[in-house]
Amino acid sequence: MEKRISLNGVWHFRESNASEWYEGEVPGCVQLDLIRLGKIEDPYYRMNEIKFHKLEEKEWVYKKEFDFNAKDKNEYDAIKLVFEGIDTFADIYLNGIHLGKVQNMFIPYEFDIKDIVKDGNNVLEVHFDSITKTIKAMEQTSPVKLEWSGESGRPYVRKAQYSYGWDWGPRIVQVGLWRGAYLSLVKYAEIKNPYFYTEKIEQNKAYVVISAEIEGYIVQDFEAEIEIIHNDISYGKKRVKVQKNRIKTTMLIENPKLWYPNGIGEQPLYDIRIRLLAGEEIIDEKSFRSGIRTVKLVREKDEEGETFIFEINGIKVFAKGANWIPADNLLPRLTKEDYYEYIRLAKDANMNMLRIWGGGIYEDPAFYDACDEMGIMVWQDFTYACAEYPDQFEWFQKLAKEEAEKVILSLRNHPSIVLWCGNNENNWGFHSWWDNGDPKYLGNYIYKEILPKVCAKLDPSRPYWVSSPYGGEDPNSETEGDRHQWNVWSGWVDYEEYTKDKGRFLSEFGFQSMPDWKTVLSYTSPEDRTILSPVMISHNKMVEGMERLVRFMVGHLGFPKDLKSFVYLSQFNQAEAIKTGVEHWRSRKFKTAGTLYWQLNDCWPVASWSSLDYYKRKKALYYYSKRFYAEILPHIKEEGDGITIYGISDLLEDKEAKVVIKVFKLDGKKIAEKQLETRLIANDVTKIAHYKFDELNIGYSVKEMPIAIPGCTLPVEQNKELLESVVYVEIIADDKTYENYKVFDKFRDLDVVKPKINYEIKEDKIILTTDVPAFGVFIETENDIDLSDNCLNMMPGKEYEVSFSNKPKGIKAFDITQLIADI
Ligand code: BMA
Repeated sequence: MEKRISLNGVWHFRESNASEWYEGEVPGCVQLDLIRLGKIEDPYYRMNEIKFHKLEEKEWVYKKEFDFNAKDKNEYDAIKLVFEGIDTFADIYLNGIHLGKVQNMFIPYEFDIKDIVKDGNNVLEVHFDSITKTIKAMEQTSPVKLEWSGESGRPYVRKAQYSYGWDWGPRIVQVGLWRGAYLSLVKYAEIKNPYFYTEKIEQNKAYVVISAEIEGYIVQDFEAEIEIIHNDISYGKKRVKVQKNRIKTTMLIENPKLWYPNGIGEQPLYDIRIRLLAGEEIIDEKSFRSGIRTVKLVREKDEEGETFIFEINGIKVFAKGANWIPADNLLPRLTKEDYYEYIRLAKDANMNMLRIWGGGIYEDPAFYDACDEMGIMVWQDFTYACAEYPDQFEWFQKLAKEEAEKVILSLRNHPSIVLWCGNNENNWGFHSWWDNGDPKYLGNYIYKEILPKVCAKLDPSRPYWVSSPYGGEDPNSETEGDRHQWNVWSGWVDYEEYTKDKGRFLSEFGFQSMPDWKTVLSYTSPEDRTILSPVMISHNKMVEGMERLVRFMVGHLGFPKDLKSFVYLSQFNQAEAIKTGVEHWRSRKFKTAGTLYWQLNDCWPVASWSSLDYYKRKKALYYYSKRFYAEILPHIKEEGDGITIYGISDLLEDKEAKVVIKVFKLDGKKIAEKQLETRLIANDVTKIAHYKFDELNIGYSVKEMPIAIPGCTLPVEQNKELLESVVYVEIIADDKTYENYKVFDKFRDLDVVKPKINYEIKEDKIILTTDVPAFGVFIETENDIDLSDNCLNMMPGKEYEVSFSNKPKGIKAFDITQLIADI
């Protein structure tokens, strides 16, 4: 039986060459302790980040004194000191005795202290080296040069790679005991590394495998009793013998309740209780939660190449979601509630998958718990990103192996995790960016040898994938594997390009926007509030990030009136861009089998590709995600001499639906309306109807423009009537309405009419109407409240309802025409 004594809470710390001690906190880090003490300012305000850079040179000591009772020492067979996370290079001392050196922030460390811990007062010290100095020294003495982006020394340290700065994040090199610490006291024996997974599901039977290791300190014949419980009902109980310090058995569960991703089923979770018994005496007991489901990555040859489809319980699932980055640069301040809120937001946006990106961390347990509970599948990268890694060194190989083992052992019971992935973009780098020199492909031994072996051994329940992107001759190919579509945005290409992309699974693609206006106010002082001020630029970490925001805004919408207009227009542009990509790829279901846009969240207040800003304020893209990721999505496509309407359905049953098609002139006049009944095919794309333009009363007249000359930028002759029209489609199924709209050119080239937007508050809702088609209608409130919807595209004759978390004060509603400068 294990007893734990927490060592969390108040510690003391000092700079290693100073004598004065200050109060610090564990879990925590030096940076947070210094902020709390008022010794350094908030790094996220203006350019305070710079003040944190000089901390990188320093070394620190953290100290905790604790009382220990001699009785415990005699009673327990093992006494261990456990750190759940140490960031990063540190020496541990107990009562002046050196316990060891640590060098990996991602794994727990455990020390046997039975012979060192004393009766009464004990002094525990953790001496932190300067991470930056250490990695610089490693780099200088290394016989090989590594390819990298950002800080050149970062591949040498097993520390979250983004902490050295990224194209959306500041450089803040966290140091400290970022996760908890405790004493573990064990009597007789302990159950270790319990594991539960589904081997197969046949009709109404699930075969599940349960295993565990027994760390024993006495010689005894143990047995284990395993019980599987759901909602207080036992689904099976079994006794097995412990053999060679291990148990492993298969159990049959009749009528299992299966775990499904959000949108296609429930997320029942089972409690698995393992009791270690000597006769009838309980020696140890461990309980944990898991789910029953199978996962397969379906890779089958087809006419376009090879599929890349996640199949859960034998059902093909189109992955809808985003990439996840660490939600702060100072990680210990994130709470369980924060994680639950983020996952709730992902679920509410109709997502079913998040990819934990390899430049971040293996997340907090609360993250995975929330994903288990809410049906968010997790694509888990190992934490290697955008660099070569020094795998020519044996010590590095050992670190990689140990890390993989510990991470897999701690996470493998989460049904939400559906994939282990070797790294982010390193194999793409080998192929396309880096001059690999000699030795070549540094890091590949980890992704192709170490990780697949450890995964196969410790977790046969889910697939392993070498990298993201990966598959095919070119790891970023459109015909196989997953793909990062960065021609758009990073390659300065505009977002229409998405509609030509035949990627099989889009694990990254993105488009930047500014954060919420209130967030912009929070990190600037009045003199910073211009688009190109140094503070504004420093809160967009991408080289030429602001330039791209301007370029694509001008390309689609025109010039913003002022900074605030720039903020809103950038969000509208981003939302339209990602909508374009997602709709196209969903319409290729299952030729394309997933879209994970870059990125769900931010780690500080910044202009980035996110849909939620650092304060979890929703950007336009977040509201759009709810719509373009809905289980039914109307898709309007210009084809031949008209439009085709498709219904994309993720439902597992065919669905009878009503379809309403309306065509408006931009001045508000309705020129056509059609209604029809349709049957949407389950988990597929249904072609609902095709209309020629003249059937929709969209005639043909030439917009008077000069005819384009090759190589010249003059606008092309176009159908004026089409440019004056907007097609609006509703699919109504089970009393829910799914809507979409289409205009036929870039907004800046259309004669969008300034709308009269009326709004009133009725009970707990804002009700909005418009006289003419209105695009990108933002509701802004003086107070900081949560709205159920925003950035609306409104048609005349319809009421739009938006509910709120708190009564809105000082409401304003405006559309894009009011944000674009008349210049
Ligand atoms: C991809 C990611 C990140 C990066 C993002 C935006 O390359 O893997 O490295 O932040 O694009 O540029």
